[in-house]
Order: sequence, then structure tokens, then C-alpha cells
Amino acid sequence: MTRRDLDSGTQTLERTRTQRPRLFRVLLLNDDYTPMEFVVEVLRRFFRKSEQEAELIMLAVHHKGQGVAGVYSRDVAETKVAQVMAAARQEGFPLRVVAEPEA
Ligand code: NFA
Repeated sequence: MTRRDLDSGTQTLERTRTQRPRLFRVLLLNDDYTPMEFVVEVLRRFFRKSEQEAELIMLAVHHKGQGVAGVYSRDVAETKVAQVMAAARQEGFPLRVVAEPEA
């Protein structure tokens, strides 16, 4: 932290700032074709939501256009996006999911 400079008699103060890693919101986007039940299952399986919470989030997305499935570090958020997109495409559903930095 503190270093004494012997020849000049000056003192240099150094401070190290520890940055907390940025967090990313994973958003589900509404569409007209993905079944509500599939969205609820996605929220339970990939975002560890209870049945009740999954229903509430799904309905919020359905009515408002989008909603937060979870908040994670960048790597985890990107993995969730890829996993959900793969599961949806496998079933032939157009569900969209994106990650965006918080604040
Ligand atoms: N809007 C879809 C339907 O009526 C349900 C849905 C909810 C889709 C949330 C995507 C996200 N079947």
C-alpha cells in the first residue's frame, strides 16, 4: 500500500480496486406460438424456479412482452441462453431468450 522512496523522501500511495464482475439478466421474450407449459418447464429446469414462480414469470412475459428469468455472471447467463434456445428449437418453438448487462 505505502512505499517510501528513500532517495527523494516522497511517499507514493497505491490503492487496488477490486471490481465485482458485471451481472447479466437473462430475459425471456414473448411470442405467439411457444406453449405456456413449455415456458414454465424451461423456468423450472434451467432457472430452478418453483412451479408457482415459473407460472408468474411466464404470465408476466406473456402479458408484458418480456421478463427476467434470472441474473448471473456473463458465462452462466450465456450458457443459459444457449441451453434454452437449443431446447426450444429441438421442439420447434420460436422462443427467444437474451442476456443483457445489469444497470
Ligand atoms: N404467448 C405464448 C402463448 O400464448 C406463451 C409465451 C409466454 C411464449 C412467454 C413465450 C414466453 N402460447
